[in-house]
Amino acid sequence: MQERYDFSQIEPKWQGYWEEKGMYQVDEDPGKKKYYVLEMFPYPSGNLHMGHVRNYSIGDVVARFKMMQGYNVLHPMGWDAFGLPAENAAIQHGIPASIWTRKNIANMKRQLKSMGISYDWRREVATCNPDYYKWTQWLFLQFYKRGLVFKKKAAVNWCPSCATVLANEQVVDGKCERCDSVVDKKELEQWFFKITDYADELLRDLEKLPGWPEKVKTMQFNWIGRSEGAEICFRTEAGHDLTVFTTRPDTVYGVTYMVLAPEHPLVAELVAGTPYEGPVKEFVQRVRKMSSIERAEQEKEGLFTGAYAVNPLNNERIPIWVANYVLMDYGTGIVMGVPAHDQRDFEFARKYNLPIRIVVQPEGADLQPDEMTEAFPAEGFLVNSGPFNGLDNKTAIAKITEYVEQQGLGRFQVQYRLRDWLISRQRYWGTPIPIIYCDQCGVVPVPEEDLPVILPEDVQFKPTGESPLKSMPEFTGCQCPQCGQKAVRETETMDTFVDSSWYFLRYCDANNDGEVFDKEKAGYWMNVDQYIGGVEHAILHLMYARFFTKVLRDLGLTTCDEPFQNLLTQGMVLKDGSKMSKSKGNVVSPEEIIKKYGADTARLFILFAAPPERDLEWSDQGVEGCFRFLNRVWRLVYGYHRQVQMVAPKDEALDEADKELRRMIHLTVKKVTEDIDKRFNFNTAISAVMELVHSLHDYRDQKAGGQENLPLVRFGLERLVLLLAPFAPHITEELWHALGNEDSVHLQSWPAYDEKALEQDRVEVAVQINGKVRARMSLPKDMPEEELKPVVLAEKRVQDFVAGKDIIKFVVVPNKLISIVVK
Ligand code: ANZ
Ligand code: ZN
Repeated sequence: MQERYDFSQIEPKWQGYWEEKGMYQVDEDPGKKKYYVLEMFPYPSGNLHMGHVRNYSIGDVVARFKMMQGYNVLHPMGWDAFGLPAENAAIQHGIPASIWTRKNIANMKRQLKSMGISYDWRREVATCNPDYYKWTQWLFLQFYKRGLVFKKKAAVNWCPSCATVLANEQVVDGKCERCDSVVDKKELEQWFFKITDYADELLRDLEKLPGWPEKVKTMQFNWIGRSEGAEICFRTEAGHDLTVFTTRPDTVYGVTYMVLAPEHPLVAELVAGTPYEGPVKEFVQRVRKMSSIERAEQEKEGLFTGAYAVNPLNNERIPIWVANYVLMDYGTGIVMGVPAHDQRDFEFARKYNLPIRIVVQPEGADLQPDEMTEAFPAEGFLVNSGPFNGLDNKTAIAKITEYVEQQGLGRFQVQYRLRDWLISRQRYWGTPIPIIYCDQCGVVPVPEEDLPVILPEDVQFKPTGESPLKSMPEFTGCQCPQCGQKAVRETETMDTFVDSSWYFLRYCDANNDGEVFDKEKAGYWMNVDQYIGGVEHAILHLMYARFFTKVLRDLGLTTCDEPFQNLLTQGMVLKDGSKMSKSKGNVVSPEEIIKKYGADTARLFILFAAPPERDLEWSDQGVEGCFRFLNRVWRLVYGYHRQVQMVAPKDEALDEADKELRRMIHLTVKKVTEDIDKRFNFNTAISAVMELVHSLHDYRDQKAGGQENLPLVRFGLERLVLLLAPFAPHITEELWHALGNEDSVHLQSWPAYDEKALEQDRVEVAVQINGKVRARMSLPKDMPEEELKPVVLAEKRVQDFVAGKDIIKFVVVPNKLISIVVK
């Protein structure tokens, strides 16, 4: 063993050793309990950033800890390798997207390996490889067969500078998330996945996920946005259907106007040939151009169409309007306006002088429309509502829905905010959608045996950035699989969220070229026991992955119905209080830190500086501190490593210092075990290990001159190394061997602790004199009162208060408190 801690020598050495032994390669073993730990796979941008380092360090602690606990641990890694940055590199610098991507993967893989993470690299996947996207395409076809894929014309968010469609969630404040250009609206034929078929199950099954953060489940809950209500059919005087969705059928007698979304197809019909036609059309066009976010921020605005509807419950004649606050893609795109009880309608009615009619009165009150300053949305009793007067409004909701159903005017209805998933992208660097268009046969799916539809890698971009696939006859030209005529290929590619919706299943059987994955293998490994990643994926990625898993279950491909049993959302890595980013210039490079201090220090710091869910503030001193700590551990082991080589355990009586050290060792094992296992409190686990190191140093100083109980010391050093192994895998491997062990430290069993050894021989007792604590004394545990009394009274600080006085009372609360009353 070297005297100096030289990480640059030992880290590559052990990485090589682990690789050579294939130590992290696992296969299904029915005799062993499995544990699947997964970090969200990265986009290969070129270099690891600190967020990655944090993510993978957390995952590696879990993986190594579970391995030592005896689980068969699956811990894979791969690359979310399609997407826009590669395409931008191709457009801007002329580097082919495939080359750019693969070069980045190689570099990041090298960086990951230098961190010493326990991945089974045989299972590596890259979503841009044909052996992966073949199966993404195959899954698309299975979805297609099941009726879960469809095409429709949709107003989409269009980023003019990226020349692509954006999902709603990629539009931030009306601008493209990636390039900040203002987003337009465009009508395009688009491919969708029917995720709404699973809305109810996606919502319900959130209950099956107690191991997810509440915050994430709430976000998913709201994203799905389930509302119960009724569809009620109003009619125009000209006889058109005007079906509304309302969550408040109890307010139907309070309707004073109807509103259509500007995009509603009926609008044009209602105004055709009337004086309202011109202004309404102009208004509609203006609103249509706005993004949904812009529109939401607009003041409510609308126009009368000149047409009237009839309220089917009281036959009242009510004016029909169009307004910007009604959305086409929610409910039916038509709303019944109830200004007295809906705040948006209230504001609209006040603005345009529409009548306000109260139909729900709060108990014991008498609201007057003219006096209202806002809508009354809460509970109460029905008024002005014909036969329903007097009912409490909850009951009225049920009764009116029932009535409407009986009369054939409508029905109970559940509405979701969740929209179908728009998956087509007008981009090049993505999984080609396996569809062929034939003049004769229409839309024809590519036959499974023709998969994969290969994405050409040697392509030329036009300066506009338009997908090169469109202008490649070699790609687009094909034969119709049904009629054999000349046909053309779809040139659109899939949203990269499709690629990442099933990669965790592919890891179970990553090299299978005959099947998407083997059902039995997936059956053994799934579901993921612990998933770890950023909270930015709380909605989309996690929802899509859950959706895919459920569809795959229904396709009979897997038996699992929730992909991720437990979820940990890690906090951000901050520098000077803000997120590390290139634009802020506050980035700390993992590669440099590893070069300067070694991977073990980098990992230890990042795990020690904050609990995993919290944000972590980068600190150079903190890194230095961790480096010094590892050096301290090194010196401690170095100092003893020869002496403790051969010591056999002996039964010799332990003295006080030995017993205290032994207690400390067991206590640390208990604390570290619980902190990792129950709470993932890695930071407090590490500080417990630090305390143990302190105790071992203290013990050595106390016994200077060779009085140490060497078997006990050896026991302590081994425990120390084992406990530290998941956090700092290289140094512990070196020290483990230096202590004379042959096998890898990471293949050892996680240490157990002895409850009995935790018991304290001495206890701290407070001594109260006339009600005030005057002293604290360390005393043998359970000391009988007659022995205890003279010892306590002889104590100097007690003497100061009792000398020369009468002792009236001497009360003992065992092992805690002694109360003395003197006069
Ligand atoms: C009448 C009414 C009276 C309403 C009342 C509410 C309160 P949630 O809960 O989010 O599902 N609405 C329906 N479709 C709409 C659309 N396309 N654009 C804008 N608003 C729409 O909201 C359901 C309520 O939102 C519906 O119930 C409807 O207004 C409105 F005292 O109907 B309500
Ligand atoms: Zn054909």
